[in-house]
Amino acid sequence: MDQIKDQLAKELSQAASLEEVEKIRIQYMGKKGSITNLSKTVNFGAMGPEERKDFGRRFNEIKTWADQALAQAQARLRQGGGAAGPMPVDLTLPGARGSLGSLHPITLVQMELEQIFQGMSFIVGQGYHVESEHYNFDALNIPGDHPAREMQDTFWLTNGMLMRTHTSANQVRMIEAHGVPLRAIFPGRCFRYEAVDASHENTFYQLEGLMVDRNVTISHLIAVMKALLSQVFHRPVTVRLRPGYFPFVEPGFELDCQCLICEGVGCKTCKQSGWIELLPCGMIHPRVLEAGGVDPDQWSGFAFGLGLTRLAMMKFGVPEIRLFNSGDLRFLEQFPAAV
Ligand code: FA5
Repeated sequence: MDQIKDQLAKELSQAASLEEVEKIRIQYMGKKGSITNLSKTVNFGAMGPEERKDFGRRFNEIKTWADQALAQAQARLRQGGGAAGPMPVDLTLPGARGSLGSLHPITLVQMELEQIFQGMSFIVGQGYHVESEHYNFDALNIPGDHPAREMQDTFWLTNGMLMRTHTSANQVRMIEAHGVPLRAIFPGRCFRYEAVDASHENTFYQLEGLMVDRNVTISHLIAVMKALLSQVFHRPVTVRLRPGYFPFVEPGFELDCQCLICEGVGCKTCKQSGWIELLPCGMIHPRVLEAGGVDPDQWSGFAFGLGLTRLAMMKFGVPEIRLFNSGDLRFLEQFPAAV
């Protein structure tokens, strides 16, 4: 029975017309067909009652199966399908393109900035997401009772550590690890217990940078910030510098960039102001240098804390910050696999 079944299946798969299927049907299921006449090939007299029963069951099974296989072959041919053998291959067709995946837009901007700064002899550091109060606040001239602690709402951990609220937490660590003179950037993720809106996330990226040397002045700071922005945007951008307060710099500045989503007209992303806070910066406070074991009478430096997620928004015209952490492939697939 199994042999007959295999043979029938093979012939049906090769049948190229309804006439051929009909011929096969008569051959197997017609009056003198090999399935119809299966019972004539066995000697019932020599079988026990169980064997007879088993034969009857299998006989019915193969008949049902053959009916279905014939009906399927007929349906296939009625729908215009040819023999169900291997499909002919058209070697001239273009191949299927494999999906490569893409880099996250923040990764793209980070890689670009790292290249720009490495071109100016800055080294790249990392830092820690979980930080101590010392590096995130105290070493940056923000003692426990300082009102500036309220500027950044902090996720505290039960063991007294915290999720770093800014990459500045790595400033003193870098000075301690590498000494001076030093040119370093350290990009990374920051965490704040904040209400989320179009331009505020509770998890976002900053890229911190600092330069410490003898006689570093505000002119060096401005020159580096200008070089940075002109290389990142590949287009003229309007910026403004205004005084800014951060306990770890003196003097401190806020460098804002005219909103590139609305070209300064005012939109949801810039909260109708026409400006995006992008690059707070300033001259490193003597107490911070001291915390890193550096003599502020001999050495001076500048530091900046670029909002990397906001920069990615401006660079790629993304009006909504929440898209970055959404994991939505429709958003992510729009970015290239490399810079
Ligand atoms: C700071 O975090 C300072 N540590 C920056 C600094 C470094 C000043 C060195 C001076 C010297 P601020 O809280 O403003 O500052 O944040 C810096 C940038 O991070 C902002 O300009 C903004 O671009 C980005 N940023 C801040 N909070 C958020 C947020 N919730 N979502 C997305 N980006 C944010």
